[in-house]
Amino acid sequence: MAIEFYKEFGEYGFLANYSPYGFYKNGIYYPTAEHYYQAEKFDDPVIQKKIICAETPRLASEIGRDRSLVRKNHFRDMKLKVMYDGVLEKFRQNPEIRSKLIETRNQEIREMTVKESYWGVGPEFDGENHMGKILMMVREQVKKEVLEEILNQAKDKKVYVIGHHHPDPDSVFSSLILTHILKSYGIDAVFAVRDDEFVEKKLIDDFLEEDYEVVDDYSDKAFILVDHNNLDGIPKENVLGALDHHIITNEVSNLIEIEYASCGLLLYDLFRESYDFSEEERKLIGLTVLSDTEYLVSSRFGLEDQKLYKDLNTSIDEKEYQKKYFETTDFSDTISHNFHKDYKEYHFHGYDIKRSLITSYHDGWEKNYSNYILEITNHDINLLIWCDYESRTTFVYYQGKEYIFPYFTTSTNLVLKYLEKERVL
Ligand SMILES: [Mn+2]
Repeated sequence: MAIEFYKEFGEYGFLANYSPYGFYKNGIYYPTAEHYYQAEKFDDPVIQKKIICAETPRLASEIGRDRSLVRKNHFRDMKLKVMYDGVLEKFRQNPEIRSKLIETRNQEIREMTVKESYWGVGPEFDGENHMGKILMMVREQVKKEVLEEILNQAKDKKVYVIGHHHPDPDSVFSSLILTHILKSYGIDAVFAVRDDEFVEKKLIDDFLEEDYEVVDDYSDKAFILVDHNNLDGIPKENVLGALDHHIITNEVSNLIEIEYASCGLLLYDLFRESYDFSEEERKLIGLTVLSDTEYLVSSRFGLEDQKLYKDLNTSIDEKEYQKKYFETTDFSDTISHNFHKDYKEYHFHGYDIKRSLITSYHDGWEKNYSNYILEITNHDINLLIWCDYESRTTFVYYQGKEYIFPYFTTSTNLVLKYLEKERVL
């Protein structure tokens, strides 16, 4: 899906030249990228000053487009470069929108201006869209610069690459892989974890062949964060940067946070042009994807992720690994235990929802399912969501009635919305 913006309004208004993000260039402060672009059309310092001091970008543009004023020779040949330079400085010097631009991942950017077929998409939506193209180039450039900044700061230091507490496969393997990548740049990187109370321990134990360091004293060390991280006790000034697939770490500088299926997959996309991933590393990255997407079924596993996952070209047999490693409800535990293991209360349009989530593979699920349904009245539960991974079916049991959900999901919010649509709630 493309990112579309129209003028300086809406979610992506920050992409527009009129948006109020100023920057310095050659010692001069420009209130917007528009001011910069229009001023650059002229050699005459008086006109330039008039434009730079214009109260709004619209006024700057009006002066700049005044055909009675003499423009630079050959400005036409320079204008793309001028625009690129201004937009680049705007994003370089405003970290909050730099992060937002980076968050748009690799999506196409389109300026939806029907009056402009050169900078925008034009009346037939097939214009040259140079503004969108420049923004995409700037996005690549600032991403590169953030990475370079992290690498620069890491030079001559011992750097601990670390994920979240109770690390899962994505956290552990991302830390390991980024450690390898940093080492290839000559950086003294340490594969580290905050603790080794691993989640999905069996998967980690079976594939982890390297030693890690457990770090719980965060003073006097330099860190690079990966996966679901927040500072969580690490002094901000000790963090050189963060590469994460969730947009949460806003507190630190040198941030690359983009929604990807897993942090491992983000690392792969960021470095695949510059780092030669071994077969083993590709496999570990594949495992981070499996683990973070409930073995490729969750909606988080988007189209772009699917392409990248394919590109990894691993020898993983997803079905086999799912059976072996994916932890669904353990039916050797008591029904009562399982009902309360994944239990949550929701308040939805005045209804008190007490929901339990059970996950299974198809083998024998019917028998388990009917046993659990019989037991439900003995427990304080009114909504049971039962996800069967083999048949990818979601059964919803609410107040004595069963509904088969139209697609596979573990999301209670989606189920509640569905029940509302069906006029059950
Ligand atoms: Mn993750």
